[in-house]
Amino acid sequence: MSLRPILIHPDPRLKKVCAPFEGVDSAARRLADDMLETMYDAPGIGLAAPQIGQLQRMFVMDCSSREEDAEPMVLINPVVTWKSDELNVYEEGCLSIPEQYEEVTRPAEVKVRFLDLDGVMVERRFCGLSATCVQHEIDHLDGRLFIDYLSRIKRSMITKKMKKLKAERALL
Ligand code: GNR
Ligand code: NI
Repeated sequence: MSLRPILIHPDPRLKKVCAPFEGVDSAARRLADDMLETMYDAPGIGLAAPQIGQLQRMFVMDCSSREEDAEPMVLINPVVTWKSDELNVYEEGCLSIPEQYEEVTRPAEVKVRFLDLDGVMVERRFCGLSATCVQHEIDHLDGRLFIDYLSRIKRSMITKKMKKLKAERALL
């Protein structure tokens, strides 16, 4: 297992539509391991492959609130098959946009079909924070960030801050 650096917005790799997996092999399992380690280290409740520069349709998440109840999940080629009419507002953050939090409105519940690490097709219903997280992560796989739901003015202010942060980090 290894920790991978997380890309910071703006980065062209965070705007790409990622490619589906043809199958779940040992390389996919290694990538999932690295992503889980990187997510827990950050720490975050989710991490999508493009955030570590891997332009493939996989994300990991763990929305458990206590360490004892850890629930690492790996979702490969995820597809939303149903969305609730009911909406939910969450203050979202993103490991690729550090320390910026804004409210985003999304469907309160979704059903998602995906391959698990054994290559088995699974369909699961998500609600609460996990529904928000799943939609945030699938957006990453389509080159979308939560700031794309904000006004142009807010988005450009955040992008400016991130450019500054990256310039500062490059000097270290
Ligand atoms: O760690 C994360 N927290 C979070 C909080 C509210 C809504 C979405 C998220 S996902 C984020 C990790 C991340 O950037 N995943 O792509
Ligand atoms: Ni994110």
